Amino acid sequence: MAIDDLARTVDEAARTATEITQLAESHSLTVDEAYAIQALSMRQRFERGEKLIGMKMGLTSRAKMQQMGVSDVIWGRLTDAMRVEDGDAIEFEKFVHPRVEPEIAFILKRPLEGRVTLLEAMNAIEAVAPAMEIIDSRYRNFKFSLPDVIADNSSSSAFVLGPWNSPSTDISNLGMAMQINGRAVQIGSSAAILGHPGRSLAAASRLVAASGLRLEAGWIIMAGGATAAEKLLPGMAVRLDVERIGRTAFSVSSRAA
Ligand code: OOG
Ligand code: MG
Repeated sequence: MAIDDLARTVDEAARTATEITQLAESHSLTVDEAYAIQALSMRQRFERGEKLIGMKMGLTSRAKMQQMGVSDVIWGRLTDAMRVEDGDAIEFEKFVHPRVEPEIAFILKRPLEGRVTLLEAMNAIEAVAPAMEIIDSRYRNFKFSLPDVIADNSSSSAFVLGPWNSPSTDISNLGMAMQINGRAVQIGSSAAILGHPGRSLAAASRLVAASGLRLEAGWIIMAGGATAAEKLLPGMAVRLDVERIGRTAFSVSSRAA
């Protein structure tokens, strides 16, 4: 099957929230081919009217690498349709088997291109926010190889952001506590994200360059989960508190309810 057909397959799976078998079961794909599939599948979303608004990094913490059994840092594209307003509800049926993870998000005031240092990355930030990502692998049982997950836009499906804070906030080691229905489910630190979430931003700049891209001013960059992800079910109220920079929340509703 050609790259185009595989791009259509993953796009259709995401659009209709239908699970698929891993591409790697029937195709041997390189990482470069997987990013080409991601680019083509996301192009179909842009043709349907969605706008590119940023990038997400994935598998930037040991907890996430261990949970997913994949130990390479990956990235994916964020669109305006993935953004959930702080405090809003997501509809369970729009996902295959969603999970949530605590993150840190950046918005850029300047572009970042190619290899940059941590300091250069931090100097390009306009603001930093507490964030949660709702990931939803389209693969059966949420199991994938490295090329599979990359082709599937690194499981991106939605995200929610809390308040924007000054770019001079020290984000190197902030406590992060995620609760579901009032019970703490994941506790961690921003330091779990490559030692400093700004390193994830620098890595994003370097990695997207291989696809001929740079991070643009105004883009949102998600640094990656600081802890393992938690399964979502209808009726859940999810909240993340990040030391010093604030909180963000959403709930899960169901058409069936
Ligand atoms: C892949 C995406 C990982 C993160 O923050 O580590 C990710 C997955 O776990 O499905 O978004
Ligand atoms: Mg994530």
